[in-house]
Amino acid sequence: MSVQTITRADATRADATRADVISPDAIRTLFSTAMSEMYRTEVPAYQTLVELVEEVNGALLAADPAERHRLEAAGGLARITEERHGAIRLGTADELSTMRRLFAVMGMQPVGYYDLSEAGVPVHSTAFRPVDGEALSRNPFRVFTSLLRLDLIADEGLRQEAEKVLAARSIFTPGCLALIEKAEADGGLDGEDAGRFVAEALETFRWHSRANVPLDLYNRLHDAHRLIADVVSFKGPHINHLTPRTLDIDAVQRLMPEKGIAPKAVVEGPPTRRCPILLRQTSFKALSEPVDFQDGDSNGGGWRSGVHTARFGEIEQRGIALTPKGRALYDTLLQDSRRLVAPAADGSNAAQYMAALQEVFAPFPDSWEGIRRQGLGYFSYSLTEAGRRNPPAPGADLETLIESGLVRFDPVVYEDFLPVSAAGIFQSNLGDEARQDFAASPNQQRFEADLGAAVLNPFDLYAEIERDSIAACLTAK
Ligand code: OOG
Ligand code: NI
Repeated sequence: MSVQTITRADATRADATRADVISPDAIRTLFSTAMSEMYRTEVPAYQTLVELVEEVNGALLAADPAERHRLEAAGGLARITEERHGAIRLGTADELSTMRRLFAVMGMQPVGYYDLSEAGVPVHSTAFRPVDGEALSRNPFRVFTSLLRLDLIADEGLRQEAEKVLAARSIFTPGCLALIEKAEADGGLDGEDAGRFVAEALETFRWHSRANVPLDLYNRLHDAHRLIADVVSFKGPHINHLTPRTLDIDAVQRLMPEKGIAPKAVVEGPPTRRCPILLRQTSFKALSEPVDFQDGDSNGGGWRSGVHTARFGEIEQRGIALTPKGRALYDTLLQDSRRLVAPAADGSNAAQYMAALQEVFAPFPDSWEGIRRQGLGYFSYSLTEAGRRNPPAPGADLETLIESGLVRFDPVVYEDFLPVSAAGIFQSNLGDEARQDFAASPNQQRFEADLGAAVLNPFDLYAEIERDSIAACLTAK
């Protein structure tokens, strides 16, 4: 399969070709709403978490009018409640490349490459998400998508069995495949087809309580790695979590036990700060759910009951997207904190770890101006009220415009994920026994060949948002 680069033109072509096609952004919103509704009924603790996040966000905005105002001015307030991400795990290259085409119908492109083998999880991943500022502000829904790496499984016989099971399943409904093709041929879908597409696509992400394999094979897959059992044993890649965005993750972490939800011990990512950077995440542990396995003894006719533990809940707090320089500083400081206190799997040293993190991150400037001055983060520039009344003269200097109050700057939100954090989320849900040592073997080239496209570079996307915002200020009339 050839590797092709997805361009912005591909993403927006839908709007131009036919008058009756609806925007991919609208299809994404239909889809993320439908997915959230489905997950609320499938996993009731997720509903509780969403309510808690709404409470905390509401209280914070009521108590902090300045933050409310800042979010309103930057157009970010409306999207807070829309905000969520989900995650799936796929088994084959075909599944991954078709998934790319499915997400493209909703204006979602593969961004970034994450190698999790280094952290003991046999997958590599990308995130499908909208890429331009306007689409992101309409609905930033994204899906962290992992591909199982059977090449990292030592047992050759088991690997072949797993490959056979995966090759025999088809995770997309025929109706879904037909509508993907139609969207590709016509440059989009009309409203009626979009509704059908969302209903058909949802089937792929649904939970199936009937396994695809006998209990015995499930157990052997599980013994090799719990993640392999999760991917191979089911008809499809059930969505394994959905994540609302909170404005105060420490408050949600503190309040979760009061709502009967047990959070993981440490919040992943950077420490608590006045000016949030990148992404902080915490989750509640996966639930054990009843599953019917094929009864190997009765030629597939009967069923035996068992359990599977995979689906969980997560919350995130998003901060500013960092430049390569800022990201390098983040990576160094995170490594330093972990050298000082390695977070124990059982959470016994959680308080020490969080304290070490706070201390080690002290050199990272904690004001927007400081972050901007040192070139550590991306900002979106816009004209202030005064700037709109008095538009900049041609050739005006950005810094001067800021100093004279004609231009303001706001942090660009980080839309992606963090490999160390993702590994922590995976592990807290796979159980401590699931950590295995694989030789670190990033293989982006293989991933992109399987995907059928190159992944986009997140830094380029943020830089473009920043550049466009500056150009818009300087050319305003
Ligand atoms: C994905 C875990 C990573 C995140 O938010 O970093 C993730 C998975 O468990 O499949 O969702
Ligand atoms: Ni997640």
